[in-house]
Amino acid sequence: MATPGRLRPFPLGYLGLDAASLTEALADKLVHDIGKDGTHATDRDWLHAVIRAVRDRLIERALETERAYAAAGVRRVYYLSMEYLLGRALGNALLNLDFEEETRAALAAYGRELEALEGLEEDAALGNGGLGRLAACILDSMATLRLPGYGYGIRYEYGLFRQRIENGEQVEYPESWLRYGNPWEFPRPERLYPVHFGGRVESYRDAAGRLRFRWVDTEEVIAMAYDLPVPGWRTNTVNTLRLWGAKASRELDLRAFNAGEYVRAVERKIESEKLTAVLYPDDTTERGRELRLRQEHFFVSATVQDILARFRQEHGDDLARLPDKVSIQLNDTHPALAIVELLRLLLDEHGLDWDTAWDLTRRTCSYTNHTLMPEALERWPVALMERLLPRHLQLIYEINRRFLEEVNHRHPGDVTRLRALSLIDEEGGRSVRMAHLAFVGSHRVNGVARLHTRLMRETLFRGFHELWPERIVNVTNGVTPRRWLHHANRPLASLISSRIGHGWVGALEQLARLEPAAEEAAFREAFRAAKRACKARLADLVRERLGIAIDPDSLYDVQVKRIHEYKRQLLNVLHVVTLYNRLRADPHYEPAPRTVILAGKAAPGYRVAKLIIRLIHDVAAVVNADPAMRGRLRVVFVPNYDVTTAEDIIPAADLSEQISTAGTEASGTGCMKLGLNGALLIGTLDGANIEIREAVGEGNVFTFGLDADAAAALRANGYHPRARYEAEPELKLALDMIRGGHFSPGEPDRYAALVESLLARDRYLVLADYTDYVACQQRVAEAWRDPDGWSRRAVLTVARMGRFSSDRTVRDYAERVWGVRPVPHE
Ligand code: 26V
Repeated sequence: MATPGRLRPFPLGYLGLDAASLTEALADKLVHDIGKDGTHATDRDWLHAVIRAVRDRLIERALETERAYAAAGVRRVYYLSMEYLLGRALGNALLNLDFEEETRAALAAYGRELEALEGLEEDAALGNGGLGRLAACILDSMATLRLPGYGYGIRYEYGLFRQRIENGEQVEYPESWLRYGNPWEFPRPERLYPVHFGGRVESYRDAAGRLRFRWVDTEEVIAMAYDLPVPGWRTNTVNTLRLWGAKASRELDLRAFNAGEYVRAVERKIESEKLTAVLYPDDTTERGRELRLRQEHFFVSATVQDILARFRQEHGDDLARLPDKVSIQLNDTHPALAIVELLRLLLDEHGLDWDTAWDLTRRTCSYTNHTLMPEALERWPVALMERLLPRHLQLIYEINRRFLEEVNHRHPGDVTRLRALSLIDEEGGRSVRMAHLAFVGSHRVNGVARLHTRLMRETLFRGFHELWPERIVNVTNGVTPRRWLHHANRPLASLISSRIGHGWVGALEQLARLEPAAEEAAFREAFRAAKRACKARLADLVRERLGIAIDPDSLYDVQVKRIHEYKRQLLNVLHVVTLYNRLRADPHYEPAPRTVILAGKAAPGYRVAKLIIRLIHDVAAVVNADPAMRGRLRVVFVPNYDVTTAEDIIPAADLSEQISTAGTEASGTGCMKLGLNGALLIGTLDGANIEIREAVGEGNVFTFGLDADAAAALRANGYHPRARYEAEPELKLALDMIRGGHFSPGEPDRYAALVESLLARDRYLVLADYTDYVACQQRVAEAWRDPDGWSRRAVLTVARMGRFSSDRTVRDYAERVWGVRPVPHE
């Protein structure tokens, strides 16, 4: 029987990338997909019609891409991430297809404006912060580099919460991004996998008399696939992001329906479908939430089954070839159970012996670590695992037993070492250390910036590194220039292209060709004009949304990221208060008119982070209301920071605040987006800042504060924040004002405990870095007074950011971790 693989040519021919075909397609989509005519269609209907027409063009390419991969029989990369911060997709797809002008023209024929429709698209926020956005950038780069890469994730119905500010406080609202449906996705109601929970483990002897295990009496939830197209930049490659949604198992109906309990049966169905309802909004603190563990297992079980199904369809049952054909990348430990699930399937379903199964598993998996912060390292209580995943726990014990035997063999009798390396933490209620599991189950483990990787080797994974010195490698993060410059910053992108052509969009190293332009007055002038346009646009947005007037000619001083103590938004606030005091004290002091812009979400359960948001608002209210600050200082908090808001703010920034305590920020990627958009860096020697400084040159960045070694030494030798406070009058004044209610007269004690905790402990060394930071900000202000010198440095910053493209990052992974190569096709 002929298999209808390639329908060639497509029954209707390939869909055209010209305005005339699109004009026709739009009418067709509007009537036949949306069910409206021109008179009744809303803007959102038109948006969905455009997306459907674009999706049609992408899916043809996606099918061709998949056929090319299958024909080449190459190794595929599977990127497993619990989070993807995708943002809007239309603008990006049109640019990648080079189809924007045609679309604008086709819409104009119907009296619609492309930008207005783009503004209606939902921002897909299936992630928390840097880790989720990195996953999205990596997908973009895999497709652009024509690598056979698949993303896997969860189709949460509620993505990250919407942040509203009410009386200066963060209030969270659910964000139902699917409320109008997702016109991009292809539901695959036939791509279903059962996922099991609970039950117990039985042993038996197989035909050959070997001891085997069976996981029985489980509950079952079904995973259903939803596919999203991931287009590459100006290539026909369109990869796939497959997201899993939970569906109730059929089994569930039959049993209860037969018992006649209809309503309860439906309730139980709904209960199991809740599994993928909501994204966990916690950036760092793991609360022992059972549903989260269920989500992790659901995700990896469906994914591993799907990967094995594709492998077997293509390569048959010879599982020995698995590592040659499959590479699984774990985005942090959230999907680390994939290691155990793969092992389990190889042992229990495919009958392999332990040594073979474990060897195949380890050669297939690799793991990226994104944080060293102890409270962000996942641990699951053994008791919970025992109840939810008894077979997996058994396997983890066996992995651990064999691993510790190996450690003991190399370091006989070193009990301290065994305890430190064990996958099981025996302290305070036993738990599984997921980072240890991920490490032993991977052939490569990577950090995300050079310093971070060094600290991994020296601290968190020290003992592991001694055992396997080849395993830890560095892959410095990057960001996609398509979204973060070409799409988000048209004025600057056009200026760059007018000078060096537009090859840089797909090959960011080419930005180096801008270097000579930094020395040309006319180019610097044009650069300032481009920046000014972005700043004016942001000023409009801030006026509309917040009713605050900001001056596009002031220095835009920007800190945008999740709110966290280690990222030190508090240090920024202390500088603002100091500046405010200096300006008040001397009406003639004119360092540089400054607009301090902050944005970011706090985890809903993170009280201090929410208090920091409130403090920012309280300080902003006082500063912005003070007539003496007019034309000199403004403070703005832009609510609901997401990918779309980032695209509005980042192009407008002059100064990029990357001021985490050295040794705490694994990499940071905001620093790269801001640098690419010509913001100068003010930062500590932390994460990727170090590599950025190296790339753009010391003279073009503002660095301050303790480095990671000095910070560690200070802590080790006894740090006394109160002494800093006593010794530094401006710091004392700022803290006294905050503590005494100067910014919260209605509730003078609002920040008393916050300030006390800084004085007593100051875990992130805010006070230790204060003086140097304020002095550094003064150097910034002086530099700003020379606009030409500033733009020279800004142009050089842009020109030297080439290394921070996620294309480079993905090439590094392809080479050092995955062992995959591009698959070109027509
Ligand atoms: C932990 C948890 C715990 C359970 C609830 C959900 C959740 C979500 C995320 C995390 C860990 C977050 C780790 C993270 O986002 N790291 C960031 O990764 C960026 C990309 O590598 C990097 O640039 C940032 O420096 C790093 O903080």
